[in-house]
Amino acid sequence: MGVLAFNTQQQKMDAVVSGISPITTKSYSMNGIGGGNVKWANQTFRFAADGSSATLTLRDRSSTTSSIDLLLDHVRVAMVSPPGAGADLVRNGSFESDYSGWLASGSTGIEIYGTSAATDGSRLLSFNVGNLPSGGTVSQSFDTVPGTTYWIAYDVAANGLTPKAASVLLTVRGSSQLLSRSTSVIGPDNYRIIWSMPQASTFVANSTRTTITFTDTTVDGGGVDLLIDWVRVHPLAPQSGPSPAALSSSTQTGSSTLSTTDESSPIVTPPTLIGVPGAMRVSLFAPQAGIYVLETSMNLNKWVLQQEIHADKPGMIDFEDRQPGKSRLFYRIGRR
Ligand SMILES: [Ca+2]
Repeated sequence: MGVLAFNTQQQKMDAVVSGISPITTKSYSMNGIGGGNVKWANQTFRFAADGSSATLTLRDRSSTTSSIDLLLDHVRVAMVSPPGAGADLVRNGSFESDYSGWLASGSTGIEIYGTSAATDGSRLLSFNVGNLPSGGTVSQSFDTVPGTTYWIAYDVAANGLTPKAASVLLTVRGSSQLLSRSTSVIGPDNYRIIWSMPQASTFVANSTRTTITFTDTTVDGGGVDLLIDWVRVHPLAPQSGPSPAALSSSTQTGSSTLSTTDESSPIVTPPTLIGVPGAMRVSLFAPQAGIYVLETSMNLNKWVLQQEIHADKPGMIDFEDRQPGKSRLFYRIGRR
């Protein structure tokens, strides 16, 4: 939500969610900062679905409209946890209790960004704060049941004065490595924070203890901080219905590991492209492990790397392109 104003009047907006019956109504207000300037603030709320579909209505309720506009951008709906999943196993996954539950090394910091910037609560984890070298890590171990499938999700953003890439590597280890997922994000500018869609994956435990580790893999962290918030891990119910792969891909929240039967007979489908300029998502089934890259071009001649994803096994992968909308833009996908 944002306000473009030549005054400091207030703008109001309601967010209404209804399913089979009304679910929730949230009201938000912001004041302009004047001078024809724009002010933005992230607004987040949660709701419990009561059916297979829901309708979100965003309604301008401002009583003042002279020399002031109410703005809206980057509206997204994501799963808190999959239907029927068990309780969150991560202790202090939102960093609201600083490092409690986490082992940290290298350049990391807990920072208070406030509820309009963090995706859950007001604190978050920041890598290479103050232009210290990248390479910092945080990790946490928790009890798991071998053979059980777990769903892991977290939010990633970059924060800098100028647009610059930052990246984080998630690894999940039991008695061996279970998952490796890299996410690269490019912040906008002027320290505006635009979070990625939740990075979601599944893994199957092979030990009674499992460790998740986030490593800052940013190549050049000068002038950009990598932000992480709201790490959560939920056990999925025994699969009597949809497979973990179907669950994860139906939510479109990120790459997923596939069950063994899926691996033996990969289904190759064309990539899909959804979204609007400035918030595009390219999804595809990666038929084999490898590093997949998304590149963009305005003229089919010069190509620019936008994002790379390390897939450690076959599964769905999702690229996100948040660069400002262009009049014409081409995408290509490759595997290294
Ligand atoms: Ca938090």
